[in-house]
Amino acid sequence: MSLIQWIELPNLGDQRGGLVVAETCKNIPFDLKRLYYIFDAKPEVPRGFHAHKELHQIAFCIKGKCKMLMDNGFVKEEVWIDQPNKGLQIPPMIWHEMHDFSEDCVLLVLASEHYDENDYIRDYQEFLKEVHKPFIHPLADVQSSQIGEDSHVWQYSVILAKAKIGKNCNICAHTLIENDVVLGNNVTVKSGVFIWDGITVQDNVFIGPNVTFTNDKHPRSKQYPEEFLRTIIEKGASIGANATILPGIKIGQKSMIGAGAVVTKDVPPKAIVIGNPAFIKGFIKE
Ligand code: T46
Repeated sequence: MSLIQWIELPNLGDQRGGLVVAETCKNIPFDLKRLYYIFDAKPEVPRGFHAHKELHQIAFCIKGKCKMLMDNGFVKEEVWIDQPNKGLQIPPMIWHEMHDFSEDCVLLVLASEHYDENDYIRDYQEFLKEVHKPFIHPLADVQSSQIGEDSHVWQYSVILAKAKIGKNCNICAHTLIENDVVLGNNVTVKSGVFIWDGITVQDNVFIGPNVTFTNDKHPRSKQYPEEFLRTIIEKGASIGANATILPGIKIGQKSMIGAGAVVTKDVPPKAIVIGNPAFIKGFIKE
């Protein structure tokens, strides 16, 4: 969705002139607590350069015009504000800058809260850090502090303290990630997946729902091997729903593991494997 969202107020003007009405909770989508206006701004002196944490605002140029730059930390968009009844919405956590004020510009801003300097983020690096911080759902139990930026961890996921998760990963609800686990960037882990000690998942891997990993070939209750077998899922591989990956296996780059396959030995790069025990059905063509 574009960052540029307008609120258009009714113009009840007639031959005598314009008349524009703003009404709280009718055509203004918040309780109006404050309004302020900027005038006599210098064309060559930009303003703004901050984001608000909670504040909602709508900015109208009731006279003249200015250019607004909007930035959500991922994309930037620029737009002219130049109509007295068309207000630009400035939601929380949007970095905004005002440039190129016309000399006659009167910028009227409607605000949802009283003035509070603590609501401002005036440092761009701090803003970027805030918008890219990983999202951890309040119902997740994440003990690791090594979760990369833009990653999402959803409900009822448990991530133990020493696990390392890369950037922009999606860890869906009902998952478990143990300590000796490394996930690269852009990894998707669908629901019902438990990733045990000894498993490494490289960048861009997709792990479908209820995929089963193992790390011990001859498990006995309360008997632990000195070290668990190591399994590696290489870059760009995809593992279909319900597949089972036996321990100590390498799943090659960009390979595709069919749903329900039971993988008992290494899978070469780009191989398509299916069945129980899994066999190579073909290879991915670029
Ligand atoms: C925004 C853009 C669009 C107050 O004491 N009360 C107020 O309600 C406001 C708006 C400002 N101030 C003080 C804070 C500063 O010491 O006025 C001074 C100038 O404010 P600032 O440098 O933030 O002005 P702009 O033009 O850069 O930004 C203003 C608003 O502050 C801001 O919320 O989103 O317009």
